[in-house]
Amino acid sequence: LEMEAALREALDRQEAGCPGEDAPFELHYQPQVRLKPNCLYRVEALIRWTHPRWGAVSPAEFIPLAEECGLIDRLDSWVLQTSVAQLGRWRAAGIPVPGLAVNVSAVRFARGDLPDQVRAALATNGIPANDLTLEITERLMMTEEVGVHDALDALHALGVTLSIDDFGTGYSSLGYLKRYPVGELKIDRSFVKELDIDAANRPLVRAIIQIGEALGLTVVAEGVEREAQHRMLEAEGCAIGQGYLFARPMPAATLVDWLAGEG
Ligand code: G
Ligand code: G
Ligand code: MN
Ligand code: NA
Repeated sequence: LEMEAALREALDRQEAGCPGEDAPFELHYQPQVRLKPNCLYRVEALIRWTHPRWGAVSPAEFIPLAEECGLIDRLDSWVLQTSVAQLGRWRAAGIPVPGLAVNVSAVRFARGDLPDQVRAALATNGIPANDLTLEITERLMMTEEVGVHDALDALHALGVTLSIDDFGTGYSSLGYLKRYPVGELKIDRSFVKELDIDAANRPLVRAIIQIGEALGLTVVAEGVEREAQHRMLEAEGCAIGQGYLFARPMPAATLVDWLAGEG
Protein backbone atom coordinates (compact mmCIF):
# COMPACT_ATOMS: atom_id res chain seq x y z
CA LEU A 1 0.00 0.00 0.00
CA GLU A 2 2.89 2.28 0.79
CA MET A 3 4.46 1.43 -2.54
CA GLU A 4 1.18 2.10 -4.36
CA ALA A 5 1.04 5.61 -2.89
CA ALA A 6 4.69 6.20 -3.78
CA LEU A 7 4.15 4.99 -7.33
CA ARG A 8 1.12 7.26 -7.75
CA GLU A 9 3.06 10.24 -6.43
CA ALA A 10 6.03 9.47 -8.69
CA LEU A 11 3.76 9.32 -11.75
CA ASP A 12 2.11 12.63 -10.81
CA ARG A 13 5.51 14.26 -10.55
CA GLN A 14 6.76 12.70 -13.76
CA GLU A 15 3.71 13.79 -15.73
CA ALA A 16 3.98 17.30 -14.29
CA GLY A 17 7.36 17.47 -16.05
CA CYS A 18 9.71 16.98 -13.11
CA PRO A 19 13.09 17.97 -14.52
CA GLY A 20 16.22 15.93 -15.22
CA GLU A 21 18.00 14.32 -12.33
CA ASP A 22 15.06 14.59 -9.96
CA ALA A 23 12.72 12.69 -12.26
CA PRO A 24 11.43 9.54 -10.53
CA PHE A 25 11.43 7.49 -13.74
CA GLU A 26 14.08 7.08 -16.38
CA LEU A 27 14.27 4.92 -19.46
CA HIS A 28 17.24 2.72 -20.14
CA TYR A 29 17.83 1.26 -23.57
CA GLN A 30 19.29 -2.18 -24.27
CA PRO A 31 20.66 -3.05 -27.71
CA GLN A 32 19.27 -6.04 -29.62
CA VAL A 33 21.89 -7.08 -32.16
CA ARG A 34 21.77 -8.92 -35.44
CA LEU A 35 24.07 -11.95 -35.01
CA LYS A 36 25.25 -12.28 -38.61
CA PRO A 37 26.58 -9.83 -39.71
CA ASN A 38 27.01 -8.30 -36.29
CA CYS A 39 25.19 -4.94 -36.10
CA LEU A 40 22.63 -3.05 -34.03
CA TYR A 41 19.10 -4.21 -34.86
CA ARG A 42 17.14 -2.02 -32.43
CA VAL A 43 16.99 -0.97 -28.78
CA GLU A 44 14.47 -2.04 -26.12
CA ALA A 45 13.22 0.65 -23.73
CA LEU A 46 13.19 -0.52 -20.09
CA ILE A 47 11.76 1.61 -17.30
CA ARG A 48 13.75 2.42 -14.16
CA TRP A 49 12.34 3.90 -10.94
CA THR A 50 14.50 5.51 -8.28
CA HIS A 51 12.69 6.23 -5.02
CA PRO A 52 14.19 8.93 -2.75
CA ARG A 53 14.42 6.55 0.22
CA TRP A 54 14.24 3.03 -1.24
CA GLY A 55 16.63 3.65 -4.12
CA ALA A 56 16.17 1.60 -7.30
CA VAL A 57 12.92 -0.39 -7.32
CA SER A 58 12.81 -3.29 -9.80
CA PRO A 59 10.16 -3.18 -12.55
CA ALA A 60 9.56 -6.85 -11.75
CA GLU A 61 8.12 -5.46 -8.50
CA PHE A 62 6.36 -2.24 -9.50
CA ILE A 63 4.97 -3.21 -12.95
CA PRO A 64 2.69 -5.94 -11.48
CA LEU A 65 1.68 -3.46 -8.77
CA ALA A 66 0.88 -0.81 -11.39
CA GLU A 67 -1.26 -3.40 -13.21
CA GLU A 68 -3.19 -4.21 -10.02
CA CYS A 69 -3.83 -0.64 -8.93
CA GLY A 70 -4.77 0.78 -12.32
CA LEU A 71 -1.64 2.87 -12.94
CA ILE A 72 -0.19 0.78 -15.78
CA ASP A 73 -1.99 2.76 -18.52
CA ARG A 74 -0.33 5.98 -17.40
CA LEU A 75 3.03 4.32 -16.88
CA ASP A 76 3.10 2.57 -20.25
CA SER A 77 1.84 5.73 -22.00
CA TRP A 78 4.71 7.69 -20.51
CA VAL A 79 7.18 5.01 -21.65
CA LEU A 80 5.75 4.95 -25.18
CA GLN A 81 5.74 8.72 -25.61
CA THR A 82 9.15 9.25 -24.03
CA SER A 83 10.93 6.47 -25.94
CA VAL A 84 9.45 7.36 -29.34
CA ALA A 85 10.41 11.02 -28.73
CA GLN A 86 13.94 9.86 -27.80
CA LEU A 87 14.21 7.90 -31.05
CA GLY A 88 13.17 11.07 -32.90
CA ARG A 89 15.87 13.10 -31.10
CA TRP A 90 18.58 10.52 -31.84
CA ARG A 91 17.68 10.59 -35.51
CA ALA A 92 17.48 14.39 -35.65
CA ALA A 93 21.03 14.40 -34.22
CA GLY A 94 22.19 11.98 -36.92
CA ILE A 95 22.55 9.02 -34.54
CA PRO A 96 21.50 5.91 -36.46
CA VAL A 97 19.25 3.92 -34.11
CA PRO A 98 17.44 1.52 -36.49
CA GLY A 99 14.41 0.74 -34.34
CA LEU A 100 12.75 0.71 -30.94
CA ALA A 101 10.99 -1.98 -28.89
CA VAL A 102 8.58 -1.00 -26.10
CA ASN A 103 6.98 -3.32 -23.53
CA VAL A 104 3.23 -2.98 -23.28
CA SER A 105 1.30 -4.61 -20.46
CA ALA A 106 -1.56 -6.91 -21.44
CA VAL A 107 -3.80 -4.81 -19.19
CA ARG A 108 -3.15 -1.82 -21.46
CA PHE A 109 -4.71 -3.59 -24.45
CA ALA A 110 -8.08 -3.88 -22.76
CA ARG A 111 -8.51 -0.13 -23.30
CA GLY A 112 -9.25 0.72 -26.90
CA ASP A 113 -7.12 3.82 -27.35
CA LEU A 114 -3.71 2.15 -27.70
CA PRO A 115 -3.56 2.12 -31.54
CA ASP A 116 -4.52 5.82 -31.66
CA GLN A 117 -1.94 6.68 -29.06
CA VAL A 118 0.75 4.76 -30.95
CA ARG A 119 -0.21 6.44 -34.22
CA ALA A 120 -0.04 9.88 -32.59
CA ALA A 121 3.34 9.25 -30.94
CA LEU A 122 4.83 8.08 -34.25
CA ALA A 123 3.38 11.00 -36.23
CA THR A 124 4.46 13.64 -33.69
CA ASN A 125 8.05 12.42 -33.84
CA GLY A 126 8.26 11.51 -37.53
CA ILE A 127 8.93 7.82 -36.87
CA PRO A 128 7.79 5.21 -39.45
CA ALA A 129 5.55 2.53 -37.88
CA ASN A 130 7.94 -0.11 -39.21
CA ASP A 131 10.58 1.08 -36.78
CA LEU A 132 8.44 0.35 -33.70
CA THR A 133 7.97 -3.04 -32.06
CA LEU A 134 5.60 -3.68 -29.16
CA GLU A 135 6.62 -6.51 -26.82
CA ILE A 136 3.61 -8.27 -25.37
CA THR A 137 3.24 -11.41 -23.28
CA GLU A 138 1.65 -14.72 -24.22
CA ARG A 139 -1.01 -14.10 -21.59
CA LEU A 140 -2.49 -11.39 -23.82
CA MET A 141 -2.83 -13.78 -26.75
CA MET A 142 -5.03 -16.07 -24.68
CA THR A 143 -7.77 -13.55 -24.09
CA GLU A 144 -10.91 -13.85 -26.16
CA GLU A 145 -11.80 -10.18 -25.78
CA VAL A 146 -12.87 -8.60 -29.05
CA GLY A 147 -11.29 -5.29 -28.04
CA VAL A 148 -7.88 -6.91 -27.67
CA HIS A 149 -8.18 -8.66 -31.03
CA ASP A 150 -9.18 -5.36 -32.70
CA ALA A 151 -6.26 -3.51 -31.09
CA LEU A 152 -3.78 -6.14 -32.33
CA ASP A 153 -5.22 -5.92 -35.85
CA ALA A 154 -5.17 -2.11 -35.83
CA LEU A 155 -1.54 -2.01 -34.68
CA HIS A 156 -0.58 -4.54 -37.33
CA ALA A 157 -2.40 -2.50 -39.97
CA LEU A 158 -0.42 0.55 -38.86
CA GLY A 159 2.79 -1.37 -39.61
CA VAL A 160 3.94 -1.88 -36.03
CA THR A 161 5.62 -5.24 -35.24
CA LEU A 162 4.10 -7.36 -32.47
CA SER A 163 6.65 -9.42 -30.54
CA ILE A 164 5.87 -12.20 -28.04
CA ASP A 165 8.05 -11.57 -24.99
CA ASP A 166 9.11 -14.50 -22.76
CA PHE A 167 7.98 -16.94 -25.47
CA GLY A 168 7.56 -20.49 -24.22
CA THR A 169 6.98 -19.70 -20.56
CA GLY A 170 3.30 -18.80 -20.61
CA TYR A 171 0.25 -20.64 -21.81
CA SER A 172 1.52 -23.20 -24.25
CA SER A 173 -1.24 -22.97 -26.85
CA LEU A 174 0.36 -22.11 -30.18
CA GLY A 175 -2.93 -21.51 -31.99
CA TYR A 176 -2.70 -17.77 -31.41
CA LEU A 177 0.36 -17.56 -33.66
CA LYS A 178 -1.85 -18.09 -36.69
CA ARG A 179 -4.88 -16.21 -35.33
CA TYR A 180 -3.05 -13.01 -34.47
CA PRO A 181 -0.71 -10.85 -36.59
CA VAL A 182 2.44 -11.70 -34.63
CA GLY A 183 5.78 -10.79 -36.27
CA GLU A 184 8.38 -11.88 -33.73
CA LEU A 185 9.18 -14.35 -30.92
CA LYS A 186 11.54 -13.61 -28.03
CA ILE A 187 13.03 -16.81 -26.62
CA ASP A 188 12.75 -16.44 -22.86
CA ARG A 189 16.01 -16.06 -21.02
CA SER A 190 15.32 -19.17 -18.90
CA PHE A 191 15.95 -21.28 -22.05
CA VAL A 192 19.08 -19.35 -22.99
CA LYS A 193 20.46 -19.31 -19.44
CA GLU A 194 21.86 -22.86 -19.42
CA LEU A 195 22.02 -23.36 -23.17
CA ASP A 196 25.75 -24.08 -23.01
CA ILE A 197 25.54 -26.06 -19.74
CA ASP A 198 22.41 -28.24 -19.81
CA ALA A 199 21.99 -30.18 -23.08
CA ALA A 200 18.20 -30.33 -22.64
CA ASN A 201 17.86 -26.65 -23.53
CA ARG A 202 19.28 -26.87 -27.01
CA PRO A 203 16.43 -28.87 -28.62
CA LEU A 204 13.94 -26.46 -27.06
CA VAL A 205 15.72 -23.42 -28.44
CA ARG A 206 16.06 -25.17 -31.81
CA ALA A 207 12.32 -25.92 -31.84
CA ILE A 208 11.41 -22.29 -31.12
CA ILE A 209 13.70 -21.09 -33.92
CA GLN A 210 12.07 -23.62 -36.26
CA ILE A 211 8.57 -22.44 -35.31
CA GLY A 212 9.74 -18.94 -36.15
CA GLU A 213 11.15 -20.03 -39.50
CA ALA A 214 8.06 -22.03 -40.42
CA LEU A 215 5.77 -19.07 -39.71
CA GLY A 216 8.03 -16.35 -41.08
CA LEU A 217 8.67 -14.76 -37.67
CA THR A 218 11.84 -13.03 -36.52
CA VAL A 219 13.38 -14.79 -33.49
CA VAL A 220 15.18 -12.85 -30.76
CA ALA A 221 17.12 -14.64 -27.99
CA GLU A 222 17.25 -12.77 -24.69
CA GLY A 223 19.64 -13.14 -21.77
CA VAL A 224 22.75 -13.91 -23.85
CA GLU A 225 25.59 -13.60 -21.34
CA ARG A 226 28.36 -15.86 -22.68
CA GLU A 227 30.17 -16.34 -25.97
CA ALA A 228 29.28 -20.08 -25.92
CA GLN A 229 25.55 -19.24 -25.90
CA HIS A 230 26.11 -16.74 -28.70
CA ARG A 231 27.86 -19.35 -30.87
CA MET A 232 25.11 -21.96 -30.30
CA LEU A 233 22.35 -19.48 -31.12
CA GLU A 234 24.15 -18.49 -34.29
CA ALA A 235 24.65 -22.15 -35.24
CA GLU A 236 20.92 -22.79 -34.74
CA GLY A 237 20.06 -19.91 -37.05
CA CYS A 238 18.76 -17.42 -34.49
CA ALA A 239 18.71 -13.96 -36.12
CA ILE A 240 18.84 -11.55 -33.18
CA GLY A 241 20.42 -11.59 -29.69
CA GLN A 242 20.04 -9.46 -26.59
CA GLY A 243 21.96 -9.71 -23.33
CA TYR A 244 24.82 -8.59 -21.16
CA LEU A 245 27.33 -10.17 -23.58
CA PHE A 246 26.44 -7.47 -26.11
CA ALA A 247 25.37 -4.62 -23.84
CA ARG A 248 23.48 -3.88 -20.64
CA PRO A 249 20.47 -1.58 -20.54
CA MET A 250 21.86 2.00 -20.40
CA PRO A 251 20.73 5.61 -20.29
CA ALA A 252 20.10 7.36 -23.64
CA ALA A 253 23.33 9.39 -23.40
CA THR A 254 25.44 6.28 -22.73
CA LEU A 255 23.93 4.52 -25.74
CA VAL A 256 25.36 7.25 -27.95
CA ASP A 257 28.87 6.47 -26.60
CA TRP A 258 28.27 2.74 -27.00
CA LEU A 259 27.26 3.25 -30.64
CA ALA A 260 30.36 5.34 -31.27
CA GLY A 261 32.46 2.48 -29.85
CA GLU A 262 30.71 -0.07 -32.06
CA GLY A 263 31.19 2.20 -35.09
O1 G B 1 14.53 -4.44 -17.04
P1 G B 1 14.15 -5.55 -16.11
O2 G B 1 14.70 -6.94 -16.37
O3 G B 1 14.40 -5.21 -14.69
O4 G B 1 12.56 -5.70 -16.30
C1 G B 1 11.82 -6.59 -15.54
C2 G B 1 10.47 -6.79 -16.20
O5 G B 1 9.75 -5.54 -16.30
C3 G B 1 10.58 -7.36 -17.62
O6 G B 1 9.66 -8.42 -17.72
C4 G B 1 10.16 -6.22 -18.49
O7 G B 1 9.47 -6.70 -19.62
C5 G B 1 9.25 -5.39 -17.61
N1 G B 1 9.30 -3.99 -18.04
C6 G B 1 10.38 -3.19 -18.12
N2 G B 1 10.05 -1.96 -18.58
C7 G B 1 8.69 -2.00 -18.80
C8 G B 1 7.73 -1.04 -19.29
O8 G B 1 8.04 0.09 -19.65
N3 G B 1 6.44 -1.45 -19.36
C9 G B 1 6.04 -2.71 -19.00
N4 G B 1 4.75 -3.02 -19.10
N5 G B 1 6.92 -3.63 -18.56
C10 G B 1 8.23 -3.28 -18.46
O1 G C 1 10.96 -9.59 -20.05
P1 G C 1 11.84 -8.64 -20.80
O2 G C 1 12.49 -9.22 -21.99
O3 G C 1 11.21 -7.33 -21.12
O4 G C 1 13.00 -8.36 -19.76
C1 G C 1 14.08 -7.58 -20.05
C2 G C 1 14.92 -7.61 -18.81
O5 G C 1 15.98 -8.57 -18.92
C3 G C 1 15.57 -6.29 -18.54
O6 G C 1 15.17 -5.85 -17.29
C4 G C 1 17.04 -6.54 -18.52
O7 G C 1 17.64 -5.85 -17.43
C5 G C 1 17.14 -8.04 -18.33
N1 G C 1 18.30 -8.57 -19.05
C6 G C 1 18.75 -8.16 -20.25
N2 G C 1 19.83 -8.89 -20.64
C7 G C 1 20.06 -9.77 -19.65
C8 G C 1 21.06 -10.78 -19.47
O8 G C 1 21.93 -11.03 -20.29
N3 G C 1 20.97 -11.51 -18.31
C9 G C 1 20.00 -11.29 -17.38
N4 G C 1 20.01 -12.04 -16.28
N5 G C 1 19.05 -10.33 -17.52
C10 G C 1 19.07 -9.59 -18.65
MN1 MN D 1 10.73 -7.16 -23.14
NA1 NA E 1 11.53 -11.34 -21.28
